[in-house]
Amino acid sequence: MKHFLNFINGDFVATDKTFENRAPVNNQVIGLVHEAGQAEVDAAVKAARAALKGEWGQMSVVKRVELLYAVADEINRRFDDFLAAELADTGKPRSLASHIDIPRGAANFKVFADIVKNVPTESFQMATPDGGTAVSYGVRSPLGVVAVICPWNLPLLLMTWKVGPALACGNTVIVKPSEETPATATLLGEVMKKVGIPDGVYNVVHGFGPNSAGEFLTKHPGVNGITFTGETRTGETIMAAAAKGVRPVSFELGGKNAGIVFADADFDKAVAGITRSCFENCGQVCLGTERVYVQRPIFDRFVAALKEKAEGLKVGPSDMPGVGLGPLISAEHKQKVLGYYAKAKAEGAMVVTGGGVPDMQGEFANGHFVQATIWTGLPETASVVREEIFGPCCHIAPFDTEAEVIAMANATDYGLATTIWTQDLGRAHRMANAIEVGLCWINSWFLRDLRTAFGGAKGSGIGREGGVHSLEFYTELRNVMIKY
Ligand code: NAD
Ligand code: 6OD
Repeated sequence: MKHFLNFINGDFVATDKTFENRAPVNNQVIGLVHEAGQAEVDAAVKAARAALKGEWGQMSVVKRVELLYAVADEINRRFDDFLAAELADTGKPRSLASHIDIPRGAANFKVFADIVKNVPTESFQMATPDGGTAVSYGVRSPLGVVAVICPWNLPLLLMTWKVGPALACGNTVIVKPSEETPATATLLGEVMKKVGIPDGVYNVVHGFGPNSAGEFLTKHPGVNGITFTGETRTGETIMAAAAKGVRPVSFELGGKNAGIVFADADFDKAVAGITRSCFENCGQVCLGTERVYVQRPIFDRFVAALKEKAEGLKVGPSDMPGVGLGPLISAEHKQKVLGYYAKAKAEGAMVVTGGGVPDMQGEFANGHFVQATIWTGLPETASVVREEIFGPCCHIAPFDTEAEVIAMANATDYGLATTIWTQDLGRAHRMANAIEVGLCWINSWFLRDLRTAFGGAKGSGIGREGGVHSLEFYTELRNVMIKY
């Protein structure tokens, strides 16, 4: 039996309290996760605070950058171990994890090492009222001990997206991975140790949210800032915890993203793009599309084409040749998604395809698989059009004018991402200005340049990370004014 241990002050730490980690493809137990209690969280915070004062705190940027490159290289050297761990925890297709999750896990260290090395601070010179001169300049210092609270959908990618810049800026971190996906954060502890990241700089505590490691960590007075990716409701709870001590937060939260297809779009590319945005990672991508709006002249043709794509997705475990749709993360999440499938029918949806559970054979009959599902015919007030489902499903509605689709797309409390398909450049710019989101993809989706700002508007988040924007959260910018 595999054991997933906490990683505190450079040591793997077992506890008496364990919970099962189960594989989504067949619901079999992968191993036991050692849950951190208050004592382990206290120890991790103590170690992280001590590391700030030790070798890490004194280290030159050049040396820090070298170490972060070594972390990336070691992840790549152990690519197969990380891939196996991520596949076991999530059940996602091997092709997806090997092209996105693991390479990005390594890239997140190199990109932010480069940014920290190369991005300057500001400097101004000015005349003083008494006829003298003053020069001012900015100095960045680390925020301190950063709590990194992660979800389960892209475990290594989303964790390193925060740990990479946090360490590049000279902070120490305590990671609380999702209880569903403990493996890659634990494995990263081995990498940190191997390449010589000082003890206490990278710590991992396992467990749940309320009354467990998540709550103990976010409420801990020794934590200087909290960066969190997950549900909007969890963000509200964490924000309340962060209020004590007025600690900063960076939040990447939920969404109910619109995909918009104009009649002038390149039809085949739009169908392929929306297929990805609706069904990739079994719909468990925060940037994914659950509301599709298609201009009326191509509506019927588009619905038929998306139906064909959805039905063409091979459902199965990570290593099945040609697999396109893996399982949902857990039995609990499957029940939630199937609950929405039932609600859609009850609210009068026309089920274009799917709506249930695929017929799986053998051990996979116990997996958390659901069908890719498309609905039409619902009003904009229906539950499945309003609420985040986080499954492989979408509702498609027709529209006539730009103004109409802008109003529909913006009629949500969320504001994370959109994908818009048009060949009219003027329209693309108008739409990008009018849509209330943090991320607007035109004729593309989930195309990433890590130097750019990433984050959500409205209920989808607070702050931006990526490029220089990560430095805004992970450092304190001090202004020094010298009069001479
Ligand atoms: P979740 O909010 O349930 O859990 C996320 C993490 O928070 C887990 O580690 C969990 O244990 C922890 N947690 C839960 N309650 C807590 C508490 N009270 N205090 C401290 N920690 C607590 O989210 P999830 O189900 O793991 O992930 C899916 C959600 O994440 C979706 O809503 C999705 O849209 C969102 N998400 C957003 C982004 C983004 O970039 N905006 C990216 C990925 C996922
Ligand atoms: O690509 C990223 O940096 C990122 N944060 C992706 C988020 C995906 C959400 O599921």
